[in-house]
Amino acid sequence: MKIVKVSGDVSIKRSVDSGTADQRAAVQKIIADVRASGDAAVKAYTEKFDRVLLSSFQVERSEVDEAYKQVSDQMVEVIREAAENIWSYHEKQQRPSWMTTEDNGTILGQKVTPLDSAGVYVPGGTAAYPSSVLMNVIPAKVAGVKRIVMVSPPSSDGKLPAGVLVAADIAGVEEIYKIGGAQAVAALAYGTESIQSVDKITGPGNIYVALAKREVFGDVDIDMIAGPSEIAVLADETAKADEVAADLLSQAEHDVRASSVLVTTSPTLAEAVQSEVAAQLSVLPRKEIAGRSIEDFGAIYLAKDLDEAVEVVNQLAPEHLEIVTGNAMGLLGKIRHAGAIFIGRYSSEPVGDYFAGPNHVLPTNGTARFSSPLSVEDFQKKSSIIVYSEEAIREHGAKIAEFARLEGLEAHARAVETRLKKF
Ligand code: HSO
Ligand code: ZN
Repeated sequence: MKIVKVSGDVSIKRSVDSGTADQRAAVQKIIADVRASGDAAVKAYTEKFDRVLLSSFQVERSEVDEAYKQVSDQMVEVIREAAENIWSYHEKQQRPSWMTTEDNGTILGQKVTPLDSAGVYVPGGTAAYPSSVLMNVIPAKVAGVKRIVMVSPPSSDGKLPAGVLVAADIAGVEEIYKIGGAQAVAALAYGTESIQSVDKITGPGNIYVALAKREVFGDVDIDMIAGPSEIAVLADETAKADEVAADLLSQAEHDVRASSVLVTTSPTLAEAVQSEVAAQLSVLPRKEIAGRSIEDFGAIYLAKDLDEAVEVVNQLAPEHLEIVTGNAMGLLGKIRHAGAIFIGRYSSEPVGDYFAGPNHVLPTNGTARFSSPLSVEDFQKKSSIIVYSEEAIREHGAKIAEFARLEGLEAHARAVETRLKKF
């Protein structure tokens, strides 16, 4: 990991995969096929990409029961406890519908309504994270979404990972399909004979899934398109090098394109973290992935003081930020851009990935400048409520008609005046 002295603007090296023209064309074809041929197309693509021919896509209760047998009781309890923490955190995000009244009888308000249905995509392979099942499903449940569907590509034996099924069951998902890739996104967006369409699709996936989500957006809603994981640690001389290095590696092991950055005021810590990262990396099971990530996207920034360090963090707008300094709470107010902020040496990033309660679906790629963690609000929408009384229309009707005529919209003006004439 290189040590770089901060001078002027700092840019984080990030990897954005927006796909090739070929990949986009492939995704468009898959979506068109699913729209035209429904289940038959989904079945054919599942055979082609997942190498399994399924007679039906839906997971049966017996498969969920079987999954429980493969996960230890202790692990099931851990997942339950994490789910409870996530539930109680997200419950606090609930905002009620509201109404205001005015003396002249005007009533204005906002009605909050959950989406009717949501589909959660869970990627295949080693990225099939039970924790992400909880993080996507629980906010939807808390929001009041009645129908929550989960999709995930099956392995070649036609199964889904036991941990994913158990987490889905604990989170309360009752409809699970063994389908993945762009074909699953298309099925969720447009429906097939056996799968009813949903209103919103969330969850991470590979480039084909990301492109498919972009493609169907507008017909259905989607969540953010997540990029590779990122962590920035803001630390001074009080931080422990082994702890900082371990936390940097925790995100580096996600993806060869993940980015892990230390921003520090201490040259001693910078050097100590540099050697700790190398030492810990050499004995990490996923050292291939983490090593490439650190090599290509890792960096240590040396700032002249904490103000400069905070400035660097704000420029990076990282997905995860850890603050490990003498006065960490004192710096919190100065942080403007970060998806999740972890404070103090015991708030190691994985605490948030699995257990504390806040969502781990967070803005990446600097989008923390303008967007927020996945939340209950993402699964609800609002309707405005307008009630005008006779007194109110008497008072304001003429102004409204005048405004309409400014826009040359005579019918608008007359609609209001039809009432005024009767007074
Ligand atoms: N850190 C990831 C989420 C995750 N970590 C899932 C472990 N499992 C989000 O950037
Ligand atoms: Zn993680």
